[in-house]
Amino acid sequence: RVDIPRDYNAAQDLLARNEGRYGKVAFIDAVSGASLTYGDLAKQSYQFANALRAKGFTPETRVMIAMLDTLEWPVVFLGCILAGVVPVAANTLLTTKDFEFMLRDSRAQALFVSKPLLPVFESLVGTSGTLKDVYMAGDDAANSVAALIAAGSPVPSPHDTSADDPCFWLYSSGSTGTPKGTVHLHSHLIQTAELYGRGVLGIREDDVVFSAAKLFFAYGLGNSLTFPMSVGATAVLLPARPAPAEVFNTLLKYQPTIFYGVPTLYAALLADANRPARAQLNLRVCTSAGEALPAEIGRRWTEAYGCEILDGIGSTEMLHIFLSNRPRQVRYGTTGQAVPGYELRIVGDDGRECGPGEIGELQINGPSAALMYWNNRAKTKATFAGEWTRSGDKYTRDADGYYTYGGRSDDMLKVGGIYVSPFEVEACLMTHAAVLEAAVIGVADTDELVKPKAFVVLKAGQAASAEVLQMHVKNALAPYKYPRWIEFVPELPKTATGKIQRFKLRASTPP
Ligand code: 3SK
Repeated sequence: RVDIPRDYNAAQDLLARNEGRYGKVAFIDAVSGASLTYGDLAKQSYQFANALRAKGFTPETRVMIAMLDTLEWPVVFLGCILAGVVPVAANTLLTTKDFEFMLRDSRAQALFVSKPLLPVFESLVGTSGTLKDVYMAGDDAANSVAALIAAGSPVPSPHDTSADDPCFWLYSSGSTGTPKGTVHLHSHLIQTAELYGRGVLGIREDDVVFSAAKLFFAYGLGNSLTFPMSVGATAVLLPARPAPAEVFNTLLKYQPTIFYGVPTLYAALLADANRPARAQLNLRVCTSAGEALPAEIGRRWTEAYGCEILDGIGSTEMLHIFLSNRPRQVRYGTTGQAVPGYELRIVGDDGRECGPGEIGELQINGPSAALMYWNNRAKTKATFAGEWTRSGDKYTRDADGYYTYGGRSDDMLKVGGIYVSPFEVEACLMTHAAVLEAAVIGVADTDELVKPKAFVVLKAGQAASAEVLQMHVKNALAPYKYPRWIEFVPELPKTATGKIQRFKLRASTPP
């Protein structure tokens, strides 16, 4: 674990580590080709921090970032932290209803939003209680992020935060569909960079990194911002959706040495008829997280590109990966071993620690565990139990210390690496006039990757096709949540008290 002084500002540290590299490129926009040097980054981040102060934003107040992965993202995030203002990084794939909840829950006083995302927020501006100002990214109007940066003094004057001060929030998906504001401290970013970024990936100054996971995800934030900045490497940012063509173009054009993906994407990349040859890429190491990597995908990728995929698992609560395969020790089909600096245990239903081969819940003890869920005492107590954080994931460990994923302890699904609550999808299906009841489970597709499947009971005399119901969900929720298959059934299996027995649906659904 890293010793961090009591007086500590995370953004100041990340910028100070690169004081000798002001001419070096820190970030590149993969679409426009524009770049930001470490010198530009430091200057603009301090300008942004000073402009925030001049506008009256005081330390410890929250602001929301709902921005695409452009060069302005790191400036806004670091600038807020320098000013002691707490950025709440929001998942840009969500809906107006989700953002309304997050703005109210966090009491964000400002919103920094990319121009293409503005329509999703339009109805909230002026209606969310504490939201004072909206600044547009990717624009140079008077109320833009660019104008704010230009207005600020570049004098470095970080707020005197402590290592234990709240630094930023991320929203973690809740099993009821209500996101939980996960509060991280100033000390957490650098802990993840040292323990996983340096300790497992061996990231170094001459690396060029590219993450398909966006900066608003804990996975993407470490991949593209903390880890490269901690050693002075260069990160390529892709503002667009990471479809296979865009990912391959970026790998070809910028020749990253580290690529961070998720299993669904690796499967899509391998299936792409136009994929480049091994000699055209310059990959040194690849990572996967979000959901368990099927062994076959790992093997095929290594065969195709001569580069291992280090499968691991992290969480929004722990900020990054705490269990991972390591270079030259990869065992596909497992999630690897504990990341040094994190202690893991597997706990059975009886509360006792499991031995080798016994299945139980994975719990983590490490220096990057979130302080709490904002405004949610019950869920905080249920997840953060003293030194130990409950993952909600079931695991077994073998005699060599390799862990194998065994499913979730609750009904949550991971789709393309992102949590989906079956209850939220069911509730959405039931808002359709023809639907009486619905139950959603996870079903593995041909690549062994889990996608939502819905069982639907229609109201008597009503009709609706699977396509209509799928579109209904896509229009109401973040599109990745829609059920890929819908089976119409006369009734759902239930307990005597009327609870849906999803386990029976799972058991009767062939893999
Ligand atoms: O989903 C994961 O495995 C993950 C990895 C790193 C950081 C955050 C998360 C949720």
